[in-house]
Amino acid sequence: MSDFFAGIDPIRYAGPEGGSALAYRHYDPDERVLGKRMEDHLRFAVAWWHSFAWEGGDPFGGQTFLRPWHPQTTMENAKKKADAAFEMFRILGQPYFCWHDADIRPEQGNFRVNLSTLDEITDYIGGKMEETGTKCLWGTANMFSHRRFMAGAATNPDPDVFAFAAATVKSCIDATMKLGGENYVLWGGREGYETLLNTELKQELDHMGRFLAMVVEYKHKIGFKGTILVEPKPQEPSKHQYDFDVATCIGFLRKYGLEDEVKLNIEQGHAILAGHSFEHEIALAMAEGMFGSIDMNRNDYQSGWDTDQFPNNVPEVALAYYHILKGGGFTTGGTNFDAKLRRQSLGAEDLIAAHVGAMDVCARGLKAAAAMLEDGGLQDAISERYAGWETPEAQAMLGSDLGAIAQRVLDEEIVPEPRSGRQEILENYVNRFV
Ligand code: XLS
Ligand code: NI
Ligand code: NI
Repeated sequence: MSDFFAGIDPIRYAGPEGGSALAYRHYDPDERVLGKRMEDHLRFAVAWWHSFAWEGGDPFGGQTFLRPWHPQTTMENAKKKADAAFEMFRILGQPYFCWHDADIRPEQGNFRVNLSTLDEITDYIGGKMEETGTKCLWGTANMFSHRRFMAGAATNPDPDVFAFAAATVKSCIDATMKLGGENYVLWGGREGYETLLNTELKQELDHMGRFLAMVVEYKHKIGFKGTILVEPKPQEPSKHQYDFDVATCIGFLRKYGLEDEVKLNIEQGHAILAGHSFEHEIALAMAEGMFGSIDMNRNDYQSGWDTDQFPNNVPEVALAYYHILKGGGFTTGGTNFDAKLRRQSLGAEDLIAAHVGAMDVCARGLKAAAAMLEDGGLQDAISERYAGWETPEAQAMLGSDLGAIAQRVLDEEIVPEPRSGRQEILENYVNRFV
């Protein structure tokens, strides 16, 4: 038990007009949306790193959050931190959490020590999961904070770092399986470069491909049933990150023969950094059969870095869930709040309010998305726009050749007639739902 959140009662659904600031106004876990409970659609997860491990630093200043579990270098404090985490899970009632090894265990030394501290803390966390029913959406290895990883993990020029990274990932897949995790994530923050002047690009990519293949081989060897997910991001902390965006990751996975084994964890802020919209990245992954899970947050559109704010833009979130629902929804994936407080938001209440607000925004987005899908207006407009392709002549053309097509254009005197794309009409349509 932790008293960090003392005085904050479990959050309940109070309806859109709900009186108290700390109540769900839109997230009702049991409400049915398209025949399925909202909780089962959204599959919310709290991120251990932002909510409990991050100390409020930025490039110009250090720690602002003084938590009872700081400093995070002892096992005693790691357990205090876990107590506070599970207390927050009880208050929020979200079904899942996500973690890195470095978030949950103290950083104390070599691999042998990391292994034993990870084992001890996952025993402790596993016990709490059993008591409370909160589950693990995914686990991952932090291979970007410690200085040993400054030049990358799998793409490090030093084979000893590759070895350390492989050992670390093995231990984290083991720990994820031990905690019943439904996915395992790899985000390669430093799998990239600072300058091409010192980088053997092709060799690094080959090492990264082989490393990921080893992850897949190991998963099958131990019978881990979760999904392996890769998380695209174009840069930060590296100047250039190899997992740049969804399209780059798909090309990479196909090159190394991993496209049937690995799916994608798509983050809002990373999509924006890559010059895309969140829904673009989701729709592309869906179209290619590579969609896995989402890291839900919000990026500042001016800043140029990953601000990891809690989502609060319903129209944006609605379009993201529209593409998720249209593609069949989550299977092993879910909505992980890869989001952190602003560093002046010091209180326990801030942390709860941030999640409550974010869950409500997602619930509103989901409901709007479901309503659009049920109404079918967007799909009808698309079907009508592509209707010409349903004719036998149009289909036959795809099996034909340029010469034959040219002859048909001459014979039939084909003159294409431009038609409106109706973008504003469709934008107005979406606006009726959000
Ligand atoms: C950082 C990433 C990170 C991953 C997990 O930008 O979003 O938090 O989700 O390593
Ligand atoms: Ni993320
Ligand atoms: Ni991120």
